[in-house]
Amino acid sequence: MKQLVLVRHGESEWNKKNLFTGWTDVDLSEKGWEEARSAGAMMRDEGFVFDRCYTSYLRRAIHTAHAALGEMDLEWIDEVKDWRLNERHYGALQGLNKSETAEKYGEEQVLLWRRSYDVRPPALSEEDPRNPGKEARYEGAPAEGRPLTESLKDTVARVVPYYEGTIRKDVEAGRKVVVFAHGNSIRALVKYLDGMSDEEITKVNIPTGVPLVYTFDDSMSVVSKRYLGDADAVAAKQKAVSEQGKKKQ
Ligand code: DG2
Repeated sequence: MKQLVLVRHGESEWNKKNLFTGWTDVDLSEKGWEEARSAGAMMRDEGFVFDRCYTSYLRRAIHTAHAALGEMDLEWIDEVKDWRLNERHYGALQGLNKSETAEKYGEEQVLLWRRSYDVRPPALSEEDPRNPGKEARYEGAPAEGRPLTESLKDTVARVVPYYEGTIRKDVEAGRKVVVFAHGNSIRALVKYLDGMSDEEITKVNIPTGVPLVYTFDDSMSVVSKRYLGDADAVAAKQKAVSEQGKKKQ
């Protein structure tokens, strides 16, 4: 049986403060470390074993990988990092509070920025110190690896070819693979794997620190998909993510 497990990192310091994060390299909160360890424990208890892990260039995903794999006694496995698994670049929204942004621009506008398929948030300027082009880690990346803003569509355009060209080949060859990534880089993969329309993916929210298991047939078509753990707890986490863009009550 061919499987692929996707895990959004545990709660980050900026998730906790409800700030747009994107490519800002913040660490996990205390709760996030705990969620990461618990994701590892869930996978261990269900008998999952991996021989390769993929993650982004961002520490919240990398640290989740290490904490989860530590629980599984699998810290020794191959670890492949790629900027293509980074979170969607949130442009000039990065660092702004999601609720305050809803108060200023309206919930509809924030929903458009967060969940529409092809709307890009306002871009960073070239001169902005947060321009990824100024960071050593993105020096070797092509132009699309130094974005100033991205829509989900732009994110799909980098995540899906990476999946097709690299991750999928591993799974097809019989490797046991886990991917530690982000809310929107995982939404990009889910849209592709589930064959969702641009409209359907707007309703999808990925919970922090909950393993999502895909099973494939021999031709790598998706046979099933399930989150590990308690379904009500997963639904509550998804609802909380969806409501991050609402005005404060
Ligand atoms: C969040 C996702 O990314 O935000 O960039 O703010 O998964 O790295 O914490 P993550 C961010 P939403 O699209 O859910 O607002």
